[in-house]
Amino acid sequence: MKISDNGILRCGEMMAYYDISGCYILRPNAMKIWNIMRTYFDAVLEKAEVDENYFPLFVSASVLEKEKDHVQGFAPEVAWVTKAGKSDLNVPIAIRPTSETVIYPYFSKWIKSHRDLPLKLNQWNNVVRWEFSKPTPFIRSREFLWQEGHTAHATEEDADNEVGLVLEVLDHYRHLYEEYLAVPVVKGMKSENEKFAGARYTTSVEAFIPETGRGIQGATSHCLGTKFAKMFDIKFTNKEGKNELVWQNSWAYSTRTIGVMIMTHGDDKGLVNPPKVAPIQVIVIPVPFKDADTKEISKACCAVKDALREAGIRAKEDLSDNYSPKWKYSHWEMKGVPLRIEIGPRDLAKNQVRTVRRDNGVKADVPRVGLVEHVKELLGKIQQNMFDVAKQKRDDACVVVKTWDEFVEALGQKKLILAPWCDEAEVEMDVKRRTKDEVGAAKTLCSPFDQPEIPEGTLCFASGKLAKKWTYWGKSY
Ligand code: 87F
Repeated sequence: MKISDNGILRCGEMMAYYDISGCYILRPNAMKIWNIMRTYFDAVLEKAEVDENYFPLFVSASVLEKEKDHVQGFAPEVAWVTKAGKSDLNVPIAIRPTSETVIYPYFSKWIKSHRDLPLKLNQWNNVVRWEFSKPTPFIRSREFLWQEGHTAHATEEDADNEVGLVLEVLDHYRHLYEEYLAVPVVKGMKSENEKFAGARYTTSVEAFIPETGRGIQGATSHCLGTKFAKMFDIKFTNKEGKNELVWQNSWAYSTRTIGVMIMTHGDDKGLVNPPKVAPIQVIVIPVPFKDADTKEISKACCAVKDALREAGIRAKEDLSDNYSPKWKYSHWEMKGVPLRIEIGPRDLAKNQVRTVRRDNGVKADVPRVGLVEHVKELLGKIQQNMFDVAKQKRDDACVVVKTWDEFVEALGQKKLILAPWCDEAEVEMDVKRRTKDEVGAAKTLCSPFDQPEIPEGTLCFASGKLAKKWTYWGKSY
């Protein structure tokens, strides 16, 4: 589904428009999904001994500018507060677009000795980036929610291995996408052009939306080196009593995850929520006939719902009598509820229910005895099937190209492209330029960690030089 199919989004009651361009209301259905993902990630952080904290929303101009190099490219997107009531502020105050400048001055204060390391902090917050390209709900909004993790380590090795968490966190991002949102992603390395300017290297998980033929960065994890330590003077005395710079990392995922999920699974009937994050996993609907015992049917619906809830399944019943069962079916389909249970007089008589899957429409009659276990299993199957279908679609949209002509043709066909590349920044810029007018600018998404073999003498599809690695290319969000 395209996320610009806004009608569907609205009917799914995930978000609502707001009277400021690029700002959206996240309604309870979106917040429930967000909180389920947050619960997973909080447990990860707890285990990794990352501490939760909260820094202010505002950054003073002087601190923001201290970090000129890194902020320069982003400066047009920084929003400023210039007034309080009617009076101008003496110095304008910026709203955080990300929190390096907010947090790192305090790293400098708090880190004195090797005993203060590693320092591993995370915060859940909102950030503001005054984007000028077309805003899109969840995907590109001027304010969004995310978690940002910032760590500092004594040595390059610490920052680069498990303690540093760069790749560990990246794998948890993969886990969130694949196991929770049922969205297949590729883990890999960003190119020189696409990495965070403040980083030594940037890793990411990348998703692909076949309908639009565009790649989308799902989350990032950076190895920062000592760049920020130099900028913010973050030093510690090592065991030998010598002063050294710390080695830092940072990582983040945002509410964009929800947008990627919606686009991946949504269909003509509306949202399709994967069971693991679905705010409502099962909707129970009575199907009374004219002279049937409506009360008994309603009672059965409530009993089924209670049994499911008792077992930890997010179930709800829809007993409203001013809508027909058919109306209710499409209403809850639109909202993306993964499983519907219908109970009519025939089911009542046979002590069974009718299950209807949102992902593939498959219907089945299921005995009331053992229903809870059956539903648990079914939700697991729906989750798996949603991932399998999405992965098949993604894989079908992917082509390997070896030459420029094949590359341009594949781009025109909205493909996700895997190509041998010389890994030169100049060449990537050139590809951008050469594709811009013809089929829309293409760029690298990432070089997958899982590299296919590259036969001796393989040439770069774009420059004809020797290829160094396989890299995913495409148009992107
Ligand atoms: C917009 C305005 C100002 C992105 C910005 O990825 C600054 C920035 O630094 C900016 N847009 N970025 C890069 C954010 C990098 C980094 N921050 C911490 C992360 C992970 C979490």
